[in-house]
Amino acid sequence: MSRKVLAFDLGASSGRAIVGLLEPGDDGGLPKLTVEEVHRFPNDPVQVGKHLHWDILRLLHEIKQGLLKAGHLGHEVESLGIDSWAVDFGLLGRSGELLGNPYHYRDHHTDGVMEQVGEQLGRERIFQATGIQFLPFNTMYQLAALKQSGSVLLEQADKLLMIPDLLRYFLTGEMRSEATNASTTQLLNPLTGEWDRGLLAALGIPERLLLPPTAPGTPAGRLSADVCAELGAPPLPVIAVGEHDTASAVVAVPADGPDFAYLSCGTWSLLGTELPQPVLTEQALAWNFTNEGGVNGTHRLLKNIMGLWLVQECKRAWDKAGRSLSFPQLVAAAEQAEPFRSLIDPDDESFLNPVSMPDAIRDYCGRTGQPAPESEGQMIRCVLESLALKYRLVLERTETLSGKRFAGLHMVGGGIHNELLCRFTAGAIGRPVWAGPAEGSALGNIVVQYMALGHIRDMQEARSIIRRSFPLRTYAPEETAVWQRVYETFGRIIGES
Ligand code: ADP
Ligand code: LRH
Repeated sequence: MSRKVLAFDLGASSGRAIVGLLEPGDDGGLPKLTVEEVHRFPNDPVQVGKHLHWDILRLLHEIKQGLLKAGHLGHEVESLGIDSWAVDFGLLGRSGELLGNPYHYRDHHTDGVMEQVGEQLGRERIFQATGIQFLPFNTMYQLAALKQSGSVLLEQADKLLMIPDLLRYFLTGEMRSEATNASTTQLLNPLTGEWDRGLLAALGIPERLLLPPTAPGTPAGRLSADVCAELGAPPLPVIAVGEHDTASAVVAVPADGPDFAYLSCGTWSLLGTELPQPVLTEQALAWNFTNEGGVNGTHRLLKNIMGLWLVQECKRAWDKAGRSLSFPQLVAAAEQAEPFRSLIDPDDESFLNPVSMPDAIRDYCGRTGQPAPESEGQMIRCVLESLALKYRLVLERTETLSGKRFAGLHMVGGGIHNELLCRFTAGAIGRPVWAGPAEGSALGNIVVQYMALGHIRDMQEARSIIRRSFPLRTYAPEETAVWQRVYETFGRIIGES
């Protein structure tokens, strides 16, 4: 008989509900895991006046749809868990009601705040206290922005819940803060696992907002009586999984030892390794690496790379202009385009949330004396080649910071459906890429539930099960001499040579 659990994985571009089915292994060997996607839905943010918000109630609705669909398909699950993108949160009033719609991390209300807080408190101090990379939208700067604008909601708020904590609270009525996602606030100490009171005080953020973080893999209530009545569902246990989607994705990396590099490839590209200790050196700070909390006391040394957001935003601009092309069509057009015509630094700040991504890319090329991409194929090829080259830079820096050497790169996430990107990445890094599984975050969410339920022993066993259950696709490096040459040009263009 298979044991089933239900994972909700909410990415910045879409969400899915996936049932995990764990079957006993042959002859008492390792169990086999399969998955069934029961629901998938877009996660479109909404612009309201000057601000960009998440449609949090729609996400709650979609989660309920997922629960209903799993039931209709006859899946009797033992538990459920939710993971999502990081840093964003809802504020709750004293009686537990949500105050306003959560801001989207790309909203402009944080413009300039990170720089100002960095000057006020010192980047060194912030990094030593938290180990977290400086991204303008970290929870810390969102709260500082609200404070500076005299937000009435912040004044009235009694508690802050990160997005998965908030959705879990809507389902169970229990408030808890989960540790991996809490680490992305840039307010949590990676060594003690506690909130940094000094930072909170310096920013004037009341301590009452923050609940003590709970370790991932902890049971965190059951579906409330109201939700059970509404959905005709039993009072299922809800587990606080690695609720940061990247933490879940890293759990699902099918590595067979401790020295592995991963690239979680979706809206963002998160490239790094897993370590027993954070790396809090000057060099890590200078390269703006992060040490996010992982499952089972691990630390995720990694760096954010702008990722397929660039492709998504080009697509959105062309869709709006009535020239709709699917992701596979865009990749096919890129494949036909001339190689290495122009290169960009995917992490240039002008790409964080431009009015028009194609215009921002053309501007960058103009500024750096390169031909501006004109056709869709030229544009997407420029993005994919540049991403692959940036992956090499970050992979090599991960090796320097961790003192490890990686034989190849594990790629997980929806981006592995882009075979051209996988090929380019193998060429650029000059090492094999092992692609799979595509639903990394959902799988990490699923196996942490099994660990909490006692059906999987530990993370090592979880990774062995995933390795045996989901085929990997290997991309051998091609044209490495060409990529090497272009890497040198790329370094000069982005100012990192
Ligand atoms: P997130 O979880 O951040 O929302 P996903 O992991 O779902 O992101 O990855 C979504 C991205 O994967 C899309 O932006 C797109 O670039 C890429 N992608 C998904 N399917 C395909 C496909 N069939 N061909 C090419 N690219 C794809
Ligand atoms: C990826 C992710 C990433 C964060 C970003 C906000 O979905 O969680 O790890 O930096 O979203």
